[in-house]
Amino acid sequence: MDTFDSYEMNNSFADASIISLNTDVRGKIEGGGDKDYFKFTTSKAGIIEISVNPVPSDIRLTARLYDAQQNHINSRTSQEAGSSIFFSTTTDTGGVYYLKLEGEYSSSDSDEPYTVNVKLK
Ligand SMILES: [Ca+2]
Ligand SMILES: [Ca+2]
Repeated sequence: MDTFDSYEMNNSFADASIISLNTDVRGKIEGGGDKDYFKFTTSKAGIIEISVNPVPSDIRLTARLYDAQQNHINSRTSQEAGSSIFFSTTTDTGGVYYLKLEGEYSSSDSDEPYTVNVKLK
């Protein structure tokens, strides 16, 4: 078991970790109230697909997608603890987007990693 989230500190839009499309990103929701912000860039308009699988078995996660101006676009929450997340959003333009992952509660905390992957179709 590893206890380190190599994408920290990524607790705000300003500190979002840059990730690549089509790449598995493993992180953790550690300590109460951890928020994990990621930033990625798409080359063109299309369908952005967000998947979080697995989700740690002991928490529910919410994934929120934002545009470059940090306007909320779409979000999804695990139906129950450990339930994976998938959603897709059609975008009008390529560019910078942000993805935020957080637990259901300010006390949400897990030793288990999640894996998030972003695709552009
Ligand atoms: Ca984290
Ligand atoms: Ca974080």
